[in-house]
Amino acid sequence: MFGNLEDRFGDILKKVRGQGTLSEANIKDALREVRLSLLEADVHFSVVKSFIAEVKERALGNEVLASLSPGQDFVRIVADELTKVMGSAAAEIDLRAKPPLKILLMGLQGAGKTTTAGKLARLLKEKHQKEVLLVPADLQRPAAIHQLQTLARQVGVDAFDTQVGMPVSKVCQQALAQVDRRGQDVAIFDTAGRLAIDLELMEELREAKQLIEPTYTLLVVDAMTGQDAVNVAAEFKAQVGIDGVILTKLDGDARGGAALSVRQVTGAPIYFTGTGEKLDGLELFHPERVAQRILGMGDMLSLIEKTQKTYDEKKAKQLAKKMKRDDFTLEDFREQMAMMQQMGGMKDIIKMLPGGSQIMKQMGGSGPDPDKELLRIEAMINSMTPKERTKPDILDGSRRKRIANGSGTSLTDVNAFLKRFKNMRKMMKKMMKMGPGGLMGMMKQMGGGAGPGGGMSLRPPGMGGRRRR
Ligand SMILES: Nc1nc2c(ncn2[C@@H]2O[C@H](COP(=O)(O)OP(=O)(O)OP(=O)(O)O)[C@@H](O)[C@H]2O)c(=O)[nH]1
Ligand SMILES: [Mg+2]
Repeated sequence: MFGNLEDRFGDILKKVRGQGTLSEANIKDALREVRLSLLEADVHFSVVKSFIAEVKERALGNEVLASLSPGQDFVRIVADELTKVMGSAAAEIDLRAKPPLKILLMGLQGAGKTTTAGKLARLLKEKHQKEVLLVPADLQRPAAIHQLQTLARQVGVDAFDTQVGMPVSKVCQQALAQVDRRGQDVAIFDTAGRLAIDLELMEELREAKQLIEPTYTLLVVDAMTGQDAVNVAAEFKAQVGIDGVILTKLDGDARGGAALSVRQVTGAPIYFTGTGEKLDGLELFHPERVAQRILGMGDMLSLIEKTQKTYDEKKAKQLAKKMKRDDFTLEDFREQMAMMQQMGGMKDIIKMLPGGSQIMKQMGGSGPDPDKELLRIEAMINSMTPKERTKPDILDGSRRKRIANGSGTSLTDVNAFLKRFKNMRKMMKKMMKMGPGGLMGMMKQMGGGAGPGGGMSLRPPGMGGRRRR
């Protein structure tokens, strides 16, 4: 998501960042380009207008012009304002409220309501150990009932046994009674969609809402529809009333205009974003992270979270100790690589680093595929004896040749890798001494300067370091 905007902002801000002093003239230039990029990204014009006005006022004030690093400050202001547009803090479902938590999903046809109901059930079950009941309240299409019941089975939660032909009100009443009887924590109601907003749909939803008295009424909108998504949201907000929005299909939306407009236009926060058709594709929406990502500052926080999920604390501590003492071995390195593969592979990780999307572009086509590169390195390490892995210094010419043969690589490959590994070890030691502050600086350097191949293998220790936070 936001691919285009990321590219455009990357270019604009690179220019600004590099300047020692900023003048009104070049701030205005940059702002004009920012404005154009936002419009191109299909951000609602009213949002663009107020955004630019805010940034301009702050950027032309003393805050920037009198500062020592005006370029950086300008970028910070843009990031700040982007975050504000999207709602500042992440909107979260309050799970401490008195159960049962009742979530009513609504939206146009094909927006992704049913899929999202499944994803949400999974998230609440897996991450928060909630007992969930999925309620098919879409009585327009018989297949819709079956679709949700199938999802419930896949996720491993209960589904209400909606019968074809039942009135929606009866489904809701009986489902609520069942939740109470079984003491379940959450009920998620999946409603019918329409091609467009019509009176009948709105009436049906208003009724359902009155009956259910949902804790959260969430509108599911397809981000790919851009400005339309925002208009639909405004309409639902006015006619039925919504507490927030779930933006789906962000995987298919390179522009991101809906995500940037919906909050400001409707006043309704974005609670979650959906990507992909698989059931694990639902995430909390963090405005700050998204803003930083758009500005090429990298989605470091998401990355850290992802890392923490895959990597246990104890191991991270052990590793940090090793890095400090300089006895990080090839065996440790291999373990790190395995972990990265669990996290979805190098490509995913690089994309979240500052400047990551630019790096990926540079590597596109000609450069080595980082994931394949990892496989090759793994093959080399696999061809070493345990002793060689812990003491790489004993690797003389003939051992290296054997490893090249064993791993289907060349002597040059092995030499290059070992050289990088040694450099990396040196750097890790330095990094560990610098502490988190220095680490961020180093990450920035790596993000900006790492070309294909060379810098890549420096990433594993970087990940180990960040985990110490
Ligand atoms: N790429 C992508 N596809 C999605 C996402 N969410 C849903 N889909 C797909 O979009 C299509 C419609 O999804 P549904 O969940 O059936 O949508 P709905 O809103 O329930 O549709 P109706 O019940 O007909 O109103 C399906 O093919 C889903 O797999 C998403 O986040 N990304
Ligand atoms: Mg549906």
